[in-house]
Amino acid sequence: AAGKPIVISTWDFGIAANHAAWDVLSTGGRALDAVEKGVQVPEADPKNQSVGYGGLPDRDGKVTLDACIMDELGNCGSVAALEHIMHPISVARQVMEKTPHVMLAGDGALQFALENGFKKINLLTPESEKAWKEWLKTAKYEPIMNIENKLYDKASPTRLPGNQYNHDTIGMLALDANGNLSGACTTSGMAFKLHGRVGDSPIIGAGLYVDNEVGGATSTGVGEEVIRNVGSFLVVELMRQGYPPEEACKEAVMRIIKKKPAKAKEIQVGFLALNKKGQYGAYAIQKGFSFAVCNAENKDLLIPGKSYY
Ligand code: SD4
Repeated sequence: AAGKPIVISTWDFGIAANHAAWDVLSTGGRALDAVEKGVQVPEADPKNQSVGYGGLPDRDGKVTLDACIMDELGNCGSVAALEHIMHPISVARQVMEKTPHVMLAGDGALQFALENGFKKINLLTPESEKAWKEWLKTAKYEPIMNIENKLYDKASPTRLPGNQYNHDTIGMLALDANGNLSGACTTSGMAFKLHGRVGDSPIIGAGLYVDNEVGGATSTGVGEEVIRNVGSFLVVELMRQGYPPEEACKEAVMRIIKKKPAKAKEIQVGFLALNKKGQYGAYAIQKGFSFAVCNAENKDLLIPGKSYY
């Protein structure tokens, strides 16, 4: 499939997020506005325990959020380890548009958000607090590396939209009617991580990269392995060399597997890519990855990601 406008995003919950992005794209709006609006949907959803409000906390019980955004001009903005704010993606956008910087972290990011009119809220829902207290009973100070795959193993091989296995980082890529690309990525990161741990999701080139000449890519899964391989930048550079999106994602996955084969068996990483022609593809280490596609022909397409294992 190809063509524009189009929006794609990670996991089953991408369907609802795509709809919000589509409202912007279908009325001639800019891809940047579409991806911001789109990922705000899971950010605000308390049932989604891996993005924004309702996200699972770190081992100290604090919900710390990572997000970044990138536009067709190569502008980018990012926040890392941001607490108490419902929409980190919008703070990231303001870092991009209102400051000379790309990335703000921790208390400084919160201070910037509050100075720019964002409201301070409690992100920890009773459900996520309960999950944390449950985890504290064993308190293995090890992040849960591959939570979606562990759950998948217990599930039937057919995943349906709206089932309980929908949880992970949202990465979204859009191509607007003018042929411009943008992307956004937002997450509460790894559940029960060390306080202060930052994943790939707010790091330009790792969790997200957009080059308007070529395409965009985003990632989900164990951020440490994505950072190590500068994953999303790699996918975009492979597309520049002529790889179709799925092949580019596969090659980036193979790089991770080659570098740490034993570890790769235990973890999940998935990449998602969209090129300038509106062609898309994905590839993951483990089965269970999915991505959502929305364009003029189909608003609710959910595609199972191909995988190595
Ligand atoms: C991270 N990539 O913080 C994100 C979260 C994620 O499965 O996708 N977890 O490493």
